[in-house]
Amino acid sequence: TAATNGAQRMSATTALPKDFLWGGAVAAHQLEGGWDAGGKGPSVVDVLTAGAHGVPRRITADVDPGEFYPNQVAADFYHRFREDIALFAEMGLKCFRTSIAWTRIFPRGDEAEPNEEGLRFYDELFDELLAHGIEPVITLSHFEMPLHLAREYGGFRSREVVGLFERFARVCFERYHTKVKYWMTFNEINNQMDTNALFLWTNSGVTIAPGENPTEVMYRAGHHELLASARAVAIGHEIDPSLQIGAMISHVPIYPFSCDPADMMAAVVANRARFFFPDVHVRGEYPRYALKEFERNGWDVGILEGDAAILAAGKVDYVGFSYYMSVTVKADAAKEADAADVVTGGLPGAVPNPHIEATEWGWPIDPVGLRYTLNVLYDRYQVRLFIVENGFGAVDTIAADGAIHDPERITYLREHIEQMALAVTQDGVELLGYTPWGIIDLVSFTTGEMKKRYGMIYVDRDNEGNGTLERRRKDSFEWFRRVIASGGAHL
Ligand code: BGP
Repeated sequence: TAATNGAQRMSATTALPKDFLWGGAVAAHQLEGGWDAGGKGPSVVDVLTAGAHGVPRRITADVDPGEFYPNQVAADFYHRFREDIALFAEMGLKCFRTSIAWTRIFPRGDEAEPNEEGLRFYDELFDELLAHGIEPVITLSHFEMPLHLAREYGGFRSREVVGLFERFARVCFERYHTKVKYWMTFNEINNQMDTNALFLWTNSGVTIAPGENPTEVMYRAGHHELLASARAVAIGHEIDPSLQIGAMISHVPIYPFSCDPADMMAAVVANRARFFFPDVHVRGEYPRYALKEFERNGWDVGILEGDAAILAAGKVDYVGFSYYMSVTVKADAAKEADAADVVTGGLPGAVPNPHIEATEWGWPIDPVGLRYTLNVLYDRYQVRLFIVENGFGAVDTIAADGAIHDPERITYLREHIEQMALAVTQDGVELLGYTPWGIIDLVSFTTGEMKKRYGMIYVDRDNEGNGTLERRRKDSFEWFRRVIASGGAHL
């Protein structure tokens, strides 16, 4: 009955740890705007045009004044963060996840000295959060490599960029370690495993030349990124041993379509694409299935003497991950080329799951998949986990009464929080917190749209850049406020 379900929910969620970090997540480039303010340089995302569903975002050579780039203004958080933080505080957030735009600190990426004005912006932002009792949770790079490094160095193809990232990380840890305890190195580092052009560009600043094998290039850039991450972890710990520095991965669990052993095996193999990066981050060494793959294909991924020691010395403290959906694979569908798109992660053999419905953007909705993911990641890594993204992207409209009713978002989040609580209370998973994605409306990463909204706070801006940027509370705002205030009891 509904009453029993309510009671079960209550006992599951009230047993969450007292210091559980309820929060909200964003990325600098999707929210801040002010893309050239305060001495900021252009980053790889600043040259992404607005796409739409089914219309991919284009990567332009430079910022072209004739093009519309949605990230340039985004939700204008750069100028409005005090107003927004007041709203976050009203909602009761305990933490706020965002990134430090690399190009505010190093506008080109290879300067000897950081940009003081950029550093001051994040001082002000973190101070404002802390004054409201909100703990900043920071990603060092959320697809925000300086454009100059991508253009002139080939991004993480170049080993020099490892050192440049180290310099950036060191400056951030030194400057903010008293204000920020929880850090992550690279956002969704494992996205690029499918070698989609957008993900290669935004993860690593890499474009593929004709005749190159994209997977080999991805692994080489990925190796440099893993080294950069390991060095950042070691530097951070050296500066302040109390810092908690995590990985950040996109976790889309891959289910076998059936109990046919061929489907089971197809799922095991496909899941390696999800696990490769976190395997190295957590264990500090390459998994044997990857070494076998390099050997089999005759790939040189640029591993030099001494790299093993660097990786081993930079193991992460926890694993942060995004969870939006699951994917299902079928062994005999593996050859169907049209199965490959952003949603399935370009996965060969991906097929629709008959037990699961999808959002308007075709993202499968699977709350149990979150409990499943928490268990799989915890079993595999035995480190604390942090759900740093989860949410429902949808079109929201302002009703005649001026309110924004978003019951589907509330349902999505409620069902996911229930499953999260079961993983903690029934399965014993150690979980630091939960920060739903896009707590305030922002630019969609994959499509570049504003109309694909995740927020509990509405921002008046459309896909073409029109609107007043005024903020309004959606129904989910009050709902989430009660969830947090009750420690998860009132869902
Ligand atoms: C993740 C990214 C975010 C984000 C989210 C939702 O991949 O870390 O930056 O935007 O997905 O995706 P989208 O905005 O395309 O709906």
